Amino acid sequence: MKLQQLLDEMENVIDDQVERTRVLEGLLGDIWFSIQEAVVNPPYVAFSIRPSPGFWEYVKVNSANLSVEGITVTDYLKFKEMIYDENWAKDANALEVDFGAFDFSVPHLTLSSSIGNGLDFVSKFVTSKLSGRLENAQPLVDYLLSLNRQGEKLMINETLGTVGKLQMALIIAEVYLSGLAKDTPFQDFEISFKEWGFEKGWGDTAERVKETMRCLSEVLQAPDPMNMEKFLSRLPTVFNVVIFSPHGYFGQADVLGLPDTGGQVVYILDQVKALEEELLLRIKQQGLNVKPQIVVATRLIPDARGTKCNLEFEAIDGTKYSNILRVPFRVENRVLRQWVSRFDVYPYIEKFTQEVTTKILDLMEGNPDLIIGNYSDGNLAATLMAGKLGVTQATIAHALEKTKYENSDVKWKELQSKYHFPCQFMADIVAMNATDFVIASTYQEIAGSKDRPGQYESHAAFTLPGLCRVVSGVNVFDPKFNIAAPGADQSVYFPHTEKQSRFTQFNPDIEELLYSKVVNDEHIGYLEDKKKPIIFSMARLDTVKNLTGLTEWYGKNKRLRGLVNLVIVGGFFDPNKSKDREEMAEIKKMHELIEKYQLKGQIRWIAAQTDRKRNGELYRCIADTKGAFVQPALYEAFGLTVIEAMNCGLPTFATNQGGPSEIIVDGISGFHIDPKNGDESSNIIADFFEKCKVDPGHWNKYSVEGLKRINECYTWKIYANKLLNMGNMYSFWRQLNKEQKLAKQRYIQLFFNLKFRELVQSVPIPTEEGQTPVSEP
Ligand code: UDP
Ligand code: LCN
Repeated sequence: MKLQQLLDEMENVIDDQVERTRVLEGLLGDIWFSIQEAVVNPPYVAFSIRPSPGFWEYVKVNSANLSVEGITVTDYLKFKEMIYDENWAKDANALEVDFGAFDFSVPHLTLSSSIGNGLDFVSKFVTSKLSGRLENAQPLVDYLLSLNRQGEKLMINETLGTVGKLQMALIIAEVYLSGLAKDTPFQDFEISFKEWGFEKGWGDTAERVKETMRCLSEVLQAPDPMNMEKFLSRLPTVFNVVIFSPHGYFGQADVLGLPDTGGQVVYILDQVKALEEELLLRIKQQGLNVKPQIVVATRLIPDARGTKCNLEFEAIDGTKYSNILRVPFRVENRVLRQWVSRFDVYPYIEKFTQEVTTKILDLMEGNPDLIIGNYSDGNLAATLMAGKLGVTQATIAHALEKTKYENSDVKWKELQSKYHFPCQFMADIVAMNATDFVIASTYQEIAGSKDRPGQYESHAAFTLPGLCRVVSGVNVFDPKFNIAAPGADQSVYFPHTEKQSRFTQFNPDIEELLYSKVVNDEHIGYLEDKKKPIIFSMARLDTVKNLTGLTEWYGKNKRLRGLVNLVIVGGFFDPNKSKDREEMAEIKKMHELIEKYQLKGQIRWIAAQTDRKRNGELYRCIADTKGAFVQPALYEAFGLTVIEAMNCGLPTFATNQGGPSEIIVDGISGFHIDPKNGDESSNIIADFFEKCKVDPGHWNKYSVEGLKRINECYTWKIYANKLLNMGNMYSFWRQLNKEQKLAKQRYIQLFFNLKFRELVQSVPIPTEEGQTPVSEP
């Protein structure tokens, strides 16, 4: 039983409200509202209690005598399993997974409020480890000695192999540099520096070199976290990056809105541009003449449906040195030709990664410096490659499926044929434990909110009855967790008021898209009253995006219908053309709702749009109508459309379930809406438009505040800087924790070999008649 069911039961049991309030006011009330779920196995009821993010307790109440007993997580999970698979629950040798057993030597955060600030914490911890006696800083010297670029030494050579020698040399070098003009190029003093033991990498000019040296001198004299982070962030450690994103259609054009292909692709392409820019800046400042390389490794899909996903290489637009590398999924002796759902990709990942690794080593002429995974499949690929090559690894989830589907763990058998959740959850915990750092978009992604557990947090303890009981999956207090929120490309998504920059070439298209009365493959429905503002939403047509929910709220709310028109962009109109299970159901539902609420004349449903630039202009045209963006998802991991809309100056109403609740400060930079309470949500929107009618300044206020929020917190520049700082810090951190890391890696390998490989056998592989067999890579 989940909290809401418990509250309903409470109402049934104590129908007198005064009495109920009295009962819930005391200690019981405090516990009651922290309960996440209850498991009823008469005469016992076991509760899982979450007093604050990341903290869990378990108790068992005997309903016969109301005695309360604290129980372990293992016992709680067993108690739960009794409902789904009694024999397995009672099996003394059932498989228990405990990743926490390897974490004894890793320091952890202790405060809920610090979760996601891993970088700061690691910086403090490293500082304290290197403090005290001079020799304590030797690991830093050893690390500097290990830095090289394709065999060429960087920073220092063996002449400066001890802390004492390095410290002395720094003093001499600083004196020498003080005598030079600030802009003297490094090359001018490179030879003398080399003799003293200093290699390239300190800076491009005398001034920059001096600053970096001063920073290190201060760290060696008395380490402090700020200087430590600053110094590490200046080190030349990252030049070549591999980014994995295997599933879906990964392309630069015509892919958005295709099944499983949404924000992740947008995020990665923008990330690559921002990362390359930041790398180029840093490499220049380090005084090096190196071309960085970023490769996005994805799946090659022969049946590319008009996209470029059947090409092996593609240069990434807007970059100089970044490319997409596509490698096909292979099955025995053939290439898999068609798209497969993100839930079905697991059987192919191991082979895919091996082939990517071979190609990358060739392309980069050696190991990459950082491997970043995206989503469960990409994170697994990153884990396999990073483990094999011994390279620093980062993971990004975008969305973890576990929290999206209620009880997806305990009910895995019921859901198996559609989703194969055990494969995905195993891939997730393997990657979460193997990775050096995790990049999350929001706090809630890691540790949720007061009432709702985070996506990562939900992997702390769970059970897959019949398969394994995970008593410690991941610990959200681990300092590997960091928040770095993405942005939106501000050359595409910019305010509607910037008239001179607007993409006016799209205006006739957009006018047609919104207002023509023609019904065709691109749009159905029409807008009778062109003067009304438009409320707009755009998403993939997944159940969780709840575009059908918004349509229904609108249909039901006469007041709102009187005030505004509704425009929806998503999916397409013929369910038989869809290959995606959820999309088909949503398409049918949309048609039914338009009929049921007689929405023609007030709704325009536009098929998925793949042109980003035109979409940017579309948001702005909606802003011209003094409209708003609505993001009604039942749950949204982050929500790029929310920041795109806000960048365009569109007042935004977004779900309070997930990332958007953090992006928007409710009532200030936009509004939160509750996707489970359609009436309340549609009234919040209607109230806003009523106020705008009386006070036009009301609309402007929210438009401006939304933009302000974006520029303060959600830009790619901020992101890229943070990401590279993490890359540098965690590369050093993994060196310091080598032994512990190795021990954990052994356990992960065991788990992967014995469990994951067996699980992927259950995922069906599509047959392809008449395909020519191809040779193995
Ligand atoms: N998008 C699009 N056309 C569509 C639907 C979505 O271009 O028909 C884009 C949208 O502008 C955004 C991304 O796809 O950049 C969706 O990202 P979001 O984070 O909102 O959701 P996701 O699809 O990743 O779950
Ligand atoms: C996946 C999602 O579901 C969205 O919430 C994110 O915005 C997107 O990826 C990009 O991270």
